Amino acid sequence: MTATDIRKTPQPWWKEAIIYQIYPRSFKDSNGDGIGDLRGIIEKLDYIQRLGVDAVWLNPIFTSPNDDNGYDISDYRNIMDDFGTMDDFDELLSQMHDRGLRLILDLVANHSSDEHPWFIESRKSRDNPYRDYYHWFPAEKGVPPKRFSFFDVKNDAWKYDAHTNSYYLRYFSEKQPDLNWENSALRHEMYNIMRFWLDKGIDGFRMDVIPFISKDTNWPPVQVYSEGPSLHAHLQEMHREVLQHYNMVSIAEGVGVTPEKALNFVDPERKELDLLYHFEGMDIGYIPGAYKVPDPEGVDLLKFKQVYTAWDKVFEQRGWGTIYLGNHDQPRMLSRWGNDDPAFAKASAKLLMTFLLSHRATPFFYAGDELGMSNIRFDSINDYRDIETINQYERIRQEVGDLKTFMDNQKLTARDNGRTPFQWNSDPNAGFSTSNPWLKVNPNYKTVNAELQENDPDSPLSFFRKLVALRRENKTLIYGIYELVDATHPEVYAYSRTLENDRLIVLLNFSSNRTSISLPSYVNEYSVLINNLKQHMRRDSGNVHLEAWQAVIIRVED
Ligand code: ISL
Ligand code: CA
Repeated sequence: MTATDIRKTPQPWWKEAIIYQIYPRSFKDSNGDGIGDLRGIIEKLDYIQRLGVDAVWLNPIFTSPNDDNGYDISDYRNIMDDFGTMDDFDELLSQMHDRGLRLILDLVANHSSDEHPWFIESRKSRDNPYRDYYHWFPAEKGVPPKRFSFFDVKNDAWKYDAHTNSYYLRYFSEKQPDLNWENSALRHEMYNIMRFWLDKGIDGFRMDVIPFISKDTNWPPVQVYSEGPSLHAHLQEMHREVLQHYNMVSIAEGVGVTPEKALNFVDPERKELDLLYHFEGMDIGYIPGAYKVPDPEGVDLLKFKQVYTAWDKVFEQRGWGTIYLGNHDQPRMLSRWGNDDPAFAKASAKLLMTFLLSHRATPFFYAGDELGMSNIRFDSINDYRDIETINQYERIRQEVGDLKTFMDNQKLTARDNGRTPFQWNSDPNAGFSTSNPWLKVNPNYKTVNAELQENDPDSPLSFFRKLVALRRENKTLIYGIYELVDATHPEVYAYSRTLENDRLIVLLNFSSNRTSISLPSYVNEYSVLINNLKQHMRRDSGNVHLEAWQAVIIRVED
């Protein structure tokens, strides 16, 4: 897109938006039961607004027995008891809109809870009208072809149900049966649910594991079974039926989607979805094929640059990208991509923010990362609440595997690292709750919390606000063409962003050492737009010197 295009054609709001992700269970507890809730979010709307973000994505808030913290929904049109009431929701939405904040909800369409009335009916008999809302395999045909489950102790996605002598499919826990999207009645139920929330005025959906919804119900033996045969037909139907009628954003959780396939979801001409977030970045630093085993070599920055550069290319002509470094399924970005040692934590937290807010993609920013929250690193399995960790632990225990290594790896990789309560202040429980939180608070809350950072101009929080303002003031940071500078530098990730004759260069030292890099030959004079450290960036002739984890954005002057 050229600068003239941008001026001529008004762009959709979500290209310029910064999306702030809140895990409601962990954000703020308003009634002292130890669980975050909607009124807690309402209490903190001033805080959210002052961040300068545009939209909030909430993880699922719907009625759920909470086998997987709300990703198992038993009533799609009601609010989970833990989180409050529909009145609370309506108030949250209207207060957000009054403040110019948009609200994105999580649509869990691949599976429901086993306590959903559809499933209760479906399992009753083989000829129940709801039977085909789910995938059943009659046991007299034998054992169904292997399908992989993320949460099952045996990683087996078929669960035997004696009542009708059949297996049902569930890619996640046995309390998350997969819905049958090949059934048009089910699809239209989902469209009605989507309209219900959109008619209330919400601004979009993040779509959980959407590449999984379509299945080949002949159940051929396959290795990869996301992006099933009718996936894109279903998404086009959803667009026709629902999405096109609203001013909203639709975001695919693009699990397993490769750069080659991404435009099949988000090329505007295909009339499917708006945005997709990929997982290639999340695989870096883990041993391929293993379950969350960190590579002892650590993160390979060259690979990191390759992945994010390749994903920028995908959207060079069509579509639009997203960028994130953490969420509720990932460890804290600071612990994973930065250095959470107190000597480097602030600098590296700020560097990662700079990375996120200087790409040609919509940033998804996970609550707490603006403070530099870090992994909690539980020692005991009893501290974990996440079904994924608990069930994988059980699997390894049953296989008499290496539990010690598993527990060590989980300190780096477990999802609960990213789910500990938000650190508001130095009060007990970090000001999150007046009683024991559902998941332990990171003990570093006395030094890492919002209140302390609020009035400190050098805090990560203050830096985040500056960066948000910088992105807003400089369209080049949003739309400018991205070009990698020095693909082979082992420590510095540097790239230019160019919009017409405005050229910025982002310099990020992803290491705990001092280093230097040579600037492209076209750079003579420059001005510094932002620097995460007090130290100036020293320059001698064509080289600039960067301190550990220093992040600087410069504007090339002629
Ligand atoms: O979390 C993961 C790795 O640990 C992923 O494999 C994750 O299971 C996958 O990305 C799907 O995630 C989404 O659907 C799950 C839910 O548990 C996740 O929280 C959600 O983001 C099932 O609904
Ligand atoms: Ca509560």
